[in-house]
Amino acid sequence: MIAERGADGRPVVIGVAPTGAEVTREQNPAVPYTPTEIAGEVVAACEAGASLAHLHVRNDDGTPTGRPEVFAETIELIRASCDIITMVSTGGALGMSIDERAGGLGGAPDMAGIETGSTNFGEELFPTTPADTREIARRAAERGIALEVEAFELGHIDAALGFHVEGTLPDPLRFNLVFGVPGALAATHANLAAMAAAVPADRPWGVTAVGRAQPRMLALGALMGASVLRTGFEDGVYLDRGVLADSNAALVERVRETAAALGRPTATTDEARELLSL
Ligand code: KMH
Ligand code: ZN
Repeated sequence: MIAERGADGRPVVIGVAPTGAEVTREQNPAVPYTPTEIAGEVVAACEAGASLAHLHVRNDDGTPTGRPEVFAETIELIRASCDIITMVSTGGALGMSIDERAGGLGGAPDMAGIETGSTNFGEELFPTTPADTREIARRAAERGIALEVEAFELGHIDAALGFHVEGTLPDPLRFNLVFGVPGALAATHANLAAMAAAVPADRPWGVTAVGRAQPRMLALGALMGASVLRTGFEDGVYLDRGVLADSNAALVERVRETAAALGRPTATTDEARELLSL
């Protein structure tokens, strides 16, 4: 099956998720918090080959926030130095309201992620009801912001297809397949195969994998025809077992090398826009 879905020579977008909402400086002192720090990490990651940035933002003390002005400041700083595609999270942080989760839409990003179902997230519930999905999609459409479905479970892909049929999610659909969140879909080859097979044949899909399984899952994704491979501190703070990454750029560089070795050159930002129909 891997050979059938092979993608030799096709550029792959490297995504960077520089900070997330949950990881802290206690885990890795290089985790960026302020708009200036986040933008600096994104610009360096872009220079290392990333062409898509998945953004959460923080208060200066590191706690997550959904304030639109913090997203706007971060995105303006990024755009002043590089043309990476900016994508805000609307998953936000555990416990946020839908208003807080949708705050990034006010930062005028190119894209936003959108959840199409609920999942457990460690010991916590990460809830997204159908009404939540419709509300976030409505707000994104009002602002002309392109969407990417964040699928943490197989059913989230099926739900997205249903939202597409009813008109909630517009064309073109794009998917990020997420593995390894404790309590959700495990980071296994079989799960990746099932998730990739559930995505409509002509639609781009990416791989995100949390923690130690990330290099293996991204390599499988590269071989199976993923359009996007995501890395960054949101998904893991280590470069190797026991070795903290000193920057998001270092993580991007490693993905770039792995993808190249597997026959997937790194997409430029222009190629990324084309691959994602932006
Ligand atoms: N912080 C997690 C609860 C997303 O960005 O779409 C949700 C999350 C997913 O990070
Ligand atoms: Zn996120």
